Amino acid sequence: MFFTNRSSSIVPQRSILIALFFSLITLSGIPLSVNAKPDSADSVISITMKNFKFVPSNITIPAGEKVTLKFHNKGTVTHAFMAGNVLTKELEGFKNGLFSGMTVVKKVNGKTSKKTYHDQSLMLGVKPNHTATLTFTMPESKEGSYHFGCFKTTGTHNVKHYKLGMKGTIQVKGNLAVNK
Ligand SMILES: [Cu+2]
Repeated sequence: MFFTNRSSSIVPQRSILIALFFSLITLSGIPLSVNAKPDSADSVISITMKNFKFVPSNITIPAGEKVTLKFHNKGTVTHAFMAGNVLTKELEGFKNGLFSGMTVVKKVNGKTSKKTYHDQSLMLGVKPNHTATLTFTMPESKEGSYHFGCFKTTGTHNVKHYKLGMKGTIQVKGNLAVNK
């Protein structure tokens, strides 16, 4: 009986100390878990389309935050953007689209549309001297390396722009991996 009394008297003291410790942390404003979320402002990544290349051709997209890809076609023909990791044999695009399973907001010619992509790949066509955007939040599960390219053909070349060098790479990285 004596022992149980002694040991049980220790338990409340410990819990009081623990409660005090956590309330002090809360009061001092020290976060208990570090959430590496950057400022709420959207990240805008600008990409220029030319005859026949993308500038820049290497893009890093942070995962877990709202990102806008802004395309400006400074070329003389319509160009398009597609992204994924496995090219189709016919060079029509990618088998595994980067945006599969994701909801993307497209803004082309002042028109905004929102769509969730499944099997079909996203393609963004941009006319000469036009700008178009894609806005999305890349899930952490998409981290990795991807390719992008333009699979349009032109009358005079009759060759896929991709074959002329209109392509690039995309790295999807978690918030902590991106050097802001
Ligand atoms: Cu093109």
